[in-house]
Amino acid sequence: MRSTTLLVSLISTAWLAAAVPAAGKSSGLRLIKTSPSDPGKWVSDEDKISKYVAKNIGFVDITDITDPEVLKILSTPDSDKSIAARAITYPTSVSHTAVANPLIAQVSTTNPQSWLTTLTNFYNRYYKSTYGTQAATWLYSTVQSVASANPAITVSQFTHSAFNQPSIIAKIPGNTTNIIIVSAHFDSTGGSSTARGPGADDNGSGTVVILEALRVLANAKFKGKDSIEFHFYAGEEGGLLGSAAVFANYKAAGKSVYAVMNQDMAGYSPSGKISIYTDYVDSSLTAYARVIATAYTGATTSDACGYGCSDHASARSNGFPAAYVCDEKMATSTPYIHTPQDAYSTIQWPTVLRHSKYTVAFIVEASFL
Ligand SMILES: *[C@@H]1O[C@H](CO)[C@@H](O)[C@H](O)[C@H]1NC(C)=O
Ligand SMILES: CC(=O)N[C@H]1CO[C@H](CO)[C@@H](O)[C@@H]1O
Repeated sequence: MRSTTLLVSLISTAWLAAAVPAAGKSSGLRLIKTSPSDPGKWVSDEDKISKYVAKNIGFVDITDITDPEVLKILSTPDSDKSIAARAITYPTSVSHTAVANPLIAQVSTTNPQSWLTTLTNFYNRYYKSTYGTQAATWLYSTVQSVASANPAITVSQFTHSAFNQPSIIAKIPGNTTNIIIVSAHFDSTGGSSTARGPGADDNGSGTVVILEALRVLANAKFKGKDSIEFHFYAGEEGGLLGSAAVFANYKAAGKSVYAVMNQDMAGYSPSGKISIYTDYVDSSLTAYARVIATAYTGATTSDACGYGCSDHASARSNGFPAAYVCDEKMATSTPYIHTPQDAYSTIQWPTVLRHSKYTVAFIVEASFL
């Protein structure tokens, strides 16, 4: 059904995308791609949410992407292995448990519960709403406050030209210019631009997991060999907008990124196992992410989530090695995604705790690469 529908819309919009791109943009429409072979279609901001996000159709908003290499990767099937990130050899076993375990012992759900209460109390965190901007302002001051335990940590806002909600980046400088990134997006949607969107699992849970890891590492004044960055992306639900801008900036600056470990949903897991996603990712980094998850949290599962499913796709399309780790396989993941029912009460706190510990373990192991 879905592929038939998509085929028809590809044929009918191919001419549009090729012939009048500027007209689409000037009338406020956005150009989105739902697969490597999709030439793109012009849709309104509202349709992006109600006709794609709410129906769980993954897409990338390419309106502002001008780099031909990035567009080429976004148009290449996942099965084409010529699309490779800079080759990095990752370890096949963990080797920093003596450093990681005492830090992992500091991880708790106390602060994540408080942060997620605040995040889900915003009416929504839609990236073009005033609530979404207010949520970003609150998150920025909270990241600053958490990071202040270690004066070496810098916190900055990364502003976006197409919408008001900024992304947020915290950095623990290391001894090298190489960078390890852990990421999550903090915007949410309830299925339309005006719907209530508590976004507890999607993806408030990922946000508080990253924040809890930052809290523990800041308190310990942890420093890795490589620099460590915590990215909180704006505008993910609009087609990976925040992460696309951040990674385009990093590519232009020639930054040396060794790993991007994106987490999205981290609060609902009937299986009790971390799920490692295997499509549109760097397979070497993904294998390493699994080594760390298995060593520190036990058995893992695997799944694929399709085109444009989360911000790791932006890292990958800009040539950086990226992995995607989630709380559950698709079939058994939260039934409340992208609805007003994605509420605080549905969050399973042992799952949040597992992902927070995993994040600390990943950072400690990977920052000595
Ligand atoms: C960073 O460099 C300092 C000074 O050389 C050294 O003492 C420290 O052990 C290094 N830290 C790491 C994590 O490599
Ligand atoms: C798929 C996933 O794990 N992440 C969720 C958070 O955001 C993206 C974009 O909407 C979706 O893939 C999920 O909603």
